[in-house]
This record gives sequence, structure tokens and C-alpha cells, in this order.
Amino acid sequence: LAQIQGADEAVSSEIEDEKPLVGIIMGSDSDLPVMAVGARILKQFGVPFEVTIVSAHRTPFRMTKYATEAATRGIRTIIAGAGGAAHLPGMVAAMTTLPVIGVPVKGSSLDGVDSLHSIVQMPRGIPVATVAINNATNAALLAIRNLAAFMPEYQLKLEQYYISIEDEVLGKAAILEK
Ligand code: RP5
Repeated sequence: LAQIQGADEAVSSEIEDEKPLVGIIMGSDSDLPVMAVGARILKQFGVPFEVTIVSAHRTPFRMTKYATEAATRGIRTIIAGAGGAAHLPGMVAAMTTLPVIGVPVKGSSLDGVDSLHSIVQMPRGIPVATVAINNATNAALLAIRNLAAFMPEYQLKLEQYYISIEDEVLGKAAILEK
């Protein structure tokens, strides 16, 4: 794991006795520094999750297996990060009825606008929820909202989270106003 760029202890769920509810996949280990931010949010909320690399064009058969088996393994939402042509989220969404959240990863040449357009412009019938470029935080929070729709414990944690970020802003405002 240490050989993968950006990998550290934060990408593992540490809830080993529970089946993962959220699957984080990405096209390349080069996406990991972006996607690990989402993993940390899931960890903070105590959501069991898994993280792996699934490439639509380099490992198409692995992608098919992942997408078609995810729901029966207990996964409830898939977060898929990809850069460049970024067809991974759409292809996965085409092979499952689970909600898929796409994270456009900023590449070196087109600043991630290529990935954003690839992911957000899914044709009619196969929805992919798309967050802002590199915004794995929002992808994780949206995945938690999906879970909270039928798992009230996550609803409570979300409410606490939003109180904490409001307090953070109010604290900063108070310092500025002094
Ligand atoms: C995509 O190509 C990956 O999601 C990554 O963002 C991009 C570049 O991959 P590497 O060349 O860094 O492996 O498939």
C-alpha cells in the first residue's frame, strides 16, 4: 500500500467486521490523493467502506465484475473517481442500479474540465451524480446522505457535522469581528 502514491492509513475503513456499504473506486492510483479525502470523511462518520482501483479501459472485465456484483455484496453507493475521458462512473452506472457518484479528477492537461464534462454529460437514462472537480468530500457526504435515507444513525451524524461546520464559520466570523 505504501508504494501507492498518496496511500496512508486513512484509506482503510478500519471497520473490518462490517460489510462495506460504500465502494470507492478510481481509475488509477494517481487518483488516490484526491479520493483519499472522501475516504477520510467516510471514516470520520464510521461508514464501512472499501477502496480499490478499477479502470474502465485498462481493466474492463474487472470493472464489469465490480459493477455487477457490488449490490449483492451489500454496497449501497459507489463513488467513482476518474480523470481524462473519465468513462468509469458512467460505465459502472450502466451495469448497476446502485447510485453512482462521479468525482472528476483534475488531470495535467485540461484542468479536470475534460473529466467534469465526461462525467456530468451522461445521456438520458443512466444518471451519475457528479460533484465538483476533485471534490471527493462532497461525494462522500452525498453517499452518507444516501445511507441516511434508510439508516437514521447517519442522519444524526450529518446533523452534528453541519452544526460543527456552522460553528467553525461562526467562530471565524467572531474572530474577524473583534
Ligand atoms: C484515468 O486516467 C485515471 O482515472 C487517471 O485520472 C488518469 C491518468 O491515469 P495514470 O496515467 O496516472 O495512471 O484513467
